[in-house]
Amino acid sequence: MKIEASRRHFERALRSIPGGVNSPARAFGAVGGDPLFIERAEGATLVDVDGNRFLDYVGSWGPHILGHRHPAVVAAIEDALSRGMSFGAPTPLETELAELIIDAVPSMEKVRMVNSGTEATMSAVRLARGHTGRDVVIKFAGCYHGHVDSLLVQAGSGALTHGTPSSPGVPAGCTRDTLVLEFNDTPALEEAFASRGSELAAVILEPVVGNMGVVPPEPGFLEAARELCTRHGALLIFDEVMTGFRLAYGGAQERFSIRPDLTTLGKIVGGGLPVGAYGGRADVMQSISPLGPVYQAGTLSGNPLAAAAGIATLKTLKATSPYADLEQRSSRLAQGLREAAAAAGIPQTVSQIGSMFTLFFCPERVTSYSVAKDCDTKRFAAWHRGMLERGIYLPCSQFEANFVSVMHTDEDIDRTLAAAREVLAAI
Ligand code: HOZ
Repeated sequence: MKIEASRRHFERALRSIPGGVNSPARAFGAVGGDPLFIERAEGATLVDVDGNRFLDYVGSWGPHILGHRHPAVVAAIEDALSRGMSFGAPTPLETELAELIIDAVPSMEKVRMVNSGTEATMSAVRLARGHTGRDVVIKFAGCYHGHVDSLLVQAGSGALTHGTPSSPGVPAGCTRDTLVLEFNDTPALEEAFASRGSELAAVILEPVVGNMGVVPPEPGFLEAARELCTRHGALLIFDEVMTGFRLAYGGAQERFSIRPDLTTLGKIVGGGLPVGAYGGRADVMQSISPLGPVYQAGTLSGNPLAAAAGIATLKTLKATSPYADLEQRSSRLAQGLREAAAAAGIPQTVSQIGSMFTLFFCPERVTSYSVAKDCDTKRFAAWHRGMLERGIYLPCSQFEANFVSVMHTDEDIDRTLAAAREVLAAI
């Protein structure tokens, strides 16, 4: 594999950008080597600046469920662009996107667009606190809700990969009102409500965690969170930045039939452009400015290009309903990986739900952060390198989700499994 051009670009980037990357999740620190610089992408294929072609399972970390440069999305962006980029005033596109989201996501009665998943979770937590008049928030170890100060405690994703589960620069005061529990630990959640229930503004969680690798909820866990929040007057926030429009058209809440009070979205709702959204119960959303006292704003919020890309993506998903096909191809891939690893005598567990999956180099089923952190990350690094050399582009961390898109064909799955058998036999 040629890497000379990527290396040149990385050396140049290092001189002006901290670590040469604009998000630590892109650094190859956990797997060795340097990040590849991408020149273009089409469908399920990425092409780097050296001309190497890869089958892409990162999908820009989740947005590209339709693959790269889907014609409907490109056409919608071009059409919006022909009329202007942003106006700092409302446009009909924002309302159309809001209507599509409300129509799709069972619990969302009102929605506000923002510019990233981080902004969405930050705003949802502020709203929960402002609406309830309480301060304390429960989050779960290994769930990542963006780089929000009060939620950057035992966070997953890049924070977990790079070994800084909470960051210098976050004053103790910012996290004093954040309680951290183990994901899937229902007794601990019950105990927290029993001792602090009247102080709790919200419980925030990824209903299926994507940011410590893929970790689905154990039966009864989401139901318990729902019931406890209702009983104690706290709000349940589903962070569906990854799972929204991914696990089903209505997200994880449709799949598990649980109605949170607030939901955060990002990734797919922007069709690959920067976007976030939060919304939920109309009575709670009334508390947001300009209707209510909780302040939140944004110059580029709901900007026409992202709104157009989001609308085209959601309309295409609605019209084609690719979820059964995605599930079928993803579960065949997951089963093939299990068999290949077992044949190679490698302790592993493959977690897959819908079009999200993670091969954990860990013999135990991963149900929480305390299990996930015991994975063999050295073996993961060798796996990542071996797959990359065979043209398969995977997330560069053990603690991330792989994403299958509608552009991954059965032949692509076969090709991935052939590469996996070679790599797993060799590491
Ligand atoms: N949620 C994304 C992956 N865990 C974020 C990617 C990033 O931080 O760059």
